[in-house]
Amino acid sequence: MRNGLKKVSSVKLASWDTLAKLVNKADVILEVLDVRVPLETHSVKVESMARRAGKPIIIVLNKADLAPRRVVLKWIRFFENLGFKTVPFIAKHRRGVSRLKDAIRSISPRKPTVVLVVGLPKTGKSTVINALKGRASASTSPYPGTTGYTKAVQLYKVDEDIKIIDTPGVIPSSEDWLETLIRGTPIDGFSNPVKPAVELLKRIIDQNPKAIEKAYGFSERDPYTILELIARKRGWFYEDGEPMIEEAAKVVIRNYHDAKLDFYRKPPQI
Ligand SMILES: Nc1nc2c(ncn2[C@@H]2O[C@H](COP(=O)(O)OP(=O)(O)OP(=O)(O)O)[C@@H](O)[C@H]2O)c(=O)[nH]1
Ligand SMILES: [Mg+2]
Repeated sequence: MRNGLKKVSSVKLASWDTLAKLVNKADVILEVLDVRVPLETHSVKVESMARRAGKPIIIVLNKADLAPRRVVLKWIRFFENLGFKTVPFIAKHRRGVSRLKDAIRSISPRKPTVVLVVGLPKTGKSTVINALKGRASASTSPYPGTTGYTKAVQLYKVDEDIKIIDTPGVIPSSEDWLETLIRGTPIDGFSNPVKPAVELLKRIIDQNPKAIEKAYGFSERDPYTILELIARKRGWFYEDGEPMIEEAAKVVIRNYHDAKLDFYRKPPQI
């Protein structure tokens, strides 16, 4: 790590129950969304869980480097219209830290504030936590009185008045099947990577057909043909001469994760 801190390891939560317990321990919930796909990565279930527990939510629109500024601004307006405090963020470059801390301070019911970071896999929770922790962070004593799955919740002091629960709250699923599947499955763990890759390609082509040419050097709009061409270009064939579209499908999913595919959603007209 650049700042010498250990990367926060990703903890797969056992269940929604565990997430509910963490929500109860926090004063403020940061819901980290991938700004490329905010509607698909937000979780109505977590939002209502927080609302029931009376905990304010701040939406963190992370990966703001991957969408044009005007699109990010529209998404901010979109979520603010729904009643969420919303902050753009580039965890990777540690941009937005003071704005986010100010938002936490202004929304928090008490000091010091205990913050919980939640989000689907790969939205950038660990990177957000590391950005908030910065260089001056220090571990504090475990949160008292925890039972069950979480024996002791580690708190990190981000500032005198802000502490962060050092367990990223992995949301097990969102309302969107594709994001749930591709974020929650390791690339080599798919039994059938073609189905999600085809759906992903459809969504990408729908928003920005040029993304395919930019990433792979050919312009083509049919998802299956795209997979075939990727396999052919790389010389990936089965013994019977058929292109290995399963391997090509994994390439597409990987290139979505690493943002080689230039894809982001535009907000619906407000
Ligand atoms: N471009 C860009 N990439 C980011 C940003 N923040 C995080 N990432 C990348 O997104 C990927 C996932 O980041 P993590 O912080 O591991 O995400 P996570 O939500 O903790 O993921 P899990 O632990 O698997 O749930 C990594 O490759 C990060 O480098 C950002 O602001 N911009
Ligand atoms: Mg993580």
